[in-house]
Amino acid sequence: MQTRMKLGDFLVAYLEKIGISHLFGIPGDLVINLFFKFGRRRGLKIITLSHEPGVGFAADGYARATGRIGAICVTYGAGGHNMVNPVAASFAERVPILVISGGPGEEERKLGVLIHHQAKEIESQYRIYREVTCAAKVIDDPLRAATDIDEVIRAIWLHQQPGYLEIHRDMVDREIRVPKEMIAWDGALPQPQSDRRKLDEAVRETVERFNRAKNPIILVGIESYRFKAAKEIIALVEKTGAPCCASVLAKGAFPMNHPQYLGVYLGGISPPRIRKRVEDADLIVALGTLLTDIEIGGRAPSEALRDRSIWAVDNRVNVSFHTYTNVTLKEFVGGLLKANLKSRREKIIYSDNLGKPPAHLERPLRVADVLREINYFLVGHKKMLVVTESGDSLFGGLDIKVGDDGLYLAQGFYASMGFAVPGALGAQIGTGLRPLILTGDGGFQMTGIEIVHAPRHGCNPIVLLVNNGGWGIFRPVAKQHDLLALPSMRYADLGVLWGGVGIRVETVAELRRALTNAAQSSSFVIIEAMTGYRDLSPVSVKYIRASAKRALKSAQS
Ligand SMILES: Cc1ncc(C[n+]2csc(CCOP(=O)(O)OP(=O)(O)O)c2C)c(N)n1
Ligand SMILES: [Mg+2]
Repeated sequence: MQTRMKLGDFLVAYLEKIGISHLFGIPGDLVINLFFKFGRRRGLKIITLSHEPGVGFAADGYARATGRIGAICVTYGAGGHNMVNPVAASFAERVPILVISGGPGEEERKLGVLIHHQAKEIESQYRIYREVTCAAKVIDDPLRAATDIDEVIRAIWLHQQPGYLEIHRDMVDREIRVPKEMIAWDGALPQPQSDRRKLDEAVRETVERFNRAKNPIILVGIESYRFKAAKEIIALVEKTGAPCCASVLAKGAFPMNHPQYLGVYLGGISPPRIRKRVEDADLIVALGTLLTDIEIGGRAPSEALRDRSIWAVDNRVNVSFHTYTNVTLKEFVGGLLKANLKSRREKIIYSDNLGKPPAHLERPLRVADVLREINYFLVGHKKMLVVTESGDSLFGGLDIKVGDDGLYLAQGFYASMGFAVPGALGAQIGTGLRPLILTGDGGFQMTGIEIVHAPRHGCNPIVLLVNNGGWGIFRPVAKQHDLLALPSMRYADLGVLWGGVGIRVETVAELRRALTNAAQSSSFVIIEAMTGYRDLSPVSVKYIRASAKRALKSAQS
């Protein structure tokens, strides 16, 4: 970095300084100069895919899996607007993403005509992004450019949410001033800080409540992973001896083989043992859990829950009805670790929703078999990155058990279809772990074709595609089934046509063999698993029954 630099060169230097090595994107004329600056020799590694939603999900998957910022570069309008849904998902699920968009230059803006890719006003895209980011700026002042960029990127890191920079094409080569402190800076982005007095008191009150409780339980949420407090939380769970559940969105944030891990808590439709243990608890310590309908099982949080819970999220701690603001999760857990906490012993048994395995394997495949076979496969293949798609696979995925050397990713709350395949590519690019993707046919039809890019980027995911001929998860509640049907595609054949391996399976034994073969193949693989028209995962069945019951109740009241 130097005191005077071209804006585009400064941005590249800044991203390199904070350790960004990859940039996901698709160019267009309004961003082309900037895009090629990023890709210069010894610059960032550019990852292109076919469609912006795929690019956005890939950057998000990269960020989720690595804990680093996922950087994106798109063109203005057609590109930027195409990217809104993945970025909204990153916002909702606290994923740090930087979106850089091009834009029309000043001369063009003065022409007095509409400019290609423009929707309503030139500022429209910026206004849209303000809604789905924690910080957004159009960089139009050479004197402020360096600090504006710095502010957006620091906000991304502090909030673990997306940020937006719009750089119009005439700005890219404009000379800007770089403050001296920025040149001397080592590139480390700041972490959120607690107010010491509030932190100490929140810890003191929590310890008191915890030591008084007879049967406390710890609920781990997604912020534990995003704010890099997972290690401290494991240590805390071990120190207290208390049982621990993950929320839906946080599945994978706590090691699934840990002896104190009960499984995923999903409110009233949790496995009976988990449900009972949470209901019996006289204290719930929720660490980084967002309060969402999915996270707590489709019900509004009752006063009773608040009464017996300590909830640390969003830089605050609620001890029942007291709120301590400016207390970060990491420092709160750190404080508890240093405190005098009572330790207890309890027999803890992991629960899922899968029944006993089938007696013989030569029988038609059911979704529950797919899940059991994935678990069987993962016992022998520990370094896998499991990614599940929205739809039945998202609920089914809650019963998958990944070993400590693997990873588990899903959009457990925002739940956009189309995440799994590109998200897995980004995650493999960032971690090197081979993905095992569980998806439905509907989800795959949205972005699955991005798998053709896998070889170019050194990726080789195994896609397990549950083919039920449509949007199956809605069949139990829909009267018009024709509206849920999808044209059939021969997915296994597509795998071969696209340059990978394709295997179609109809029985449990065939799936077991297909997974073994897929593990031996070095290219990407599509396993097309044929399941029954009405068959769904055990969790989806419970979820749909529960929501039908709720709908009936509200219709009667
Ligand atoms: C982008 C997006 N559009 C629509 C939905 C609503 N939706 C949720 S699940 C689903 C159907 C999933 O079908 P498929 O992928 O085949 O999975 P299945 O349930 O059949 O196993 C739809 C349309 C969504 N979650 N995301
Ligand atoms: Mg389907």
